[in-house]
Amino acid sequence: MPPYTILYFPVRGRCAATRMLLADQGLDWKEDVVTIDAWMKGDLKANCLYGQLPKFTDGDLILYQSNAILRHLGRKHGLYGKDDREAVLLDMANDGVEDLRTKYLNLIYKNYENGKDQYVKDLPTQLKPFETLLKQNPEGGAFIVGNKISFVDYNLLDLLLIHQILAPGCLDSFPLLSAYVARLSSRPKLQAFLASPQHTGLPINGNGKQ
Ligand code: 6SG
Repeated sequence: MPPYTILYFPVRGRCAATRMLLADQGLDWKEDVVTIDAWMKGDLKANCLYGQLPKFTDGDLILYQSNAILRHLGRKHGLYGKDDREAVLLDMANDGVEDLRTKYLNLIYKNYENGKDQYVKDLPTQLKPFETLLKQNPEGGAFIVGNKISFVDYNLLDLLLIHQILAPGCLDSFPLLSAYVARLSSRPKLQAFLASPQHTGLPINGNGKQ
């Protein structure tokens, strides 16, 4: 029995980054899939801490909140920087990823038809901070902070990949981000995961929009 379990809807959604981290780190996990019909019955929702998924279990540790799950795996597997200084820079980067992910999810689930044009127009402003972070990384910008992969790299990579699907070419004016996506996506275990049915077989979002 693998030590980790992900309980989530049959989508990539807020679990894509966690799955990428686990796959790239060679860690095993079990997927428990909750269909929309099962969720709509309500009893599972009533038993979830915040009434939402994903739920992640690590032995007897039960976690909710996708970013807490990423941080837990980051601490546990040495993916949280080399010291406190790198850790807080990673926190700052991850909060930025979360802010843009929230905007993206609002577009997808609440305002796709009316909001997409403006969203895509604003995208360069939203993406620029991540290009700046890569530029500012004294270690060369292969990773968002420091010279080693972190939980934030998986989260940012997912965010950039879903934006390239929403708005192809959105990274063209960001050379560091473009190279970052290409470099990370070609890490052997990650590349294999991204090409696997476990990833490609799931829609990005729960309403079919992307
Ligand atoms: C939705 O929002 O998949 N969890 C979602 N929705 C169900 O009843 N801050 C935390 C975190 O980071 C946010 C959790 C997140 O972990 S993720 C959840 O639990 C609820 O609130 C996006 C996603 N959506 C697909 C989906 C299938 C069934 C419920 C949500 C589509 C939307 C509503 C029905 C079909 Fe749907």
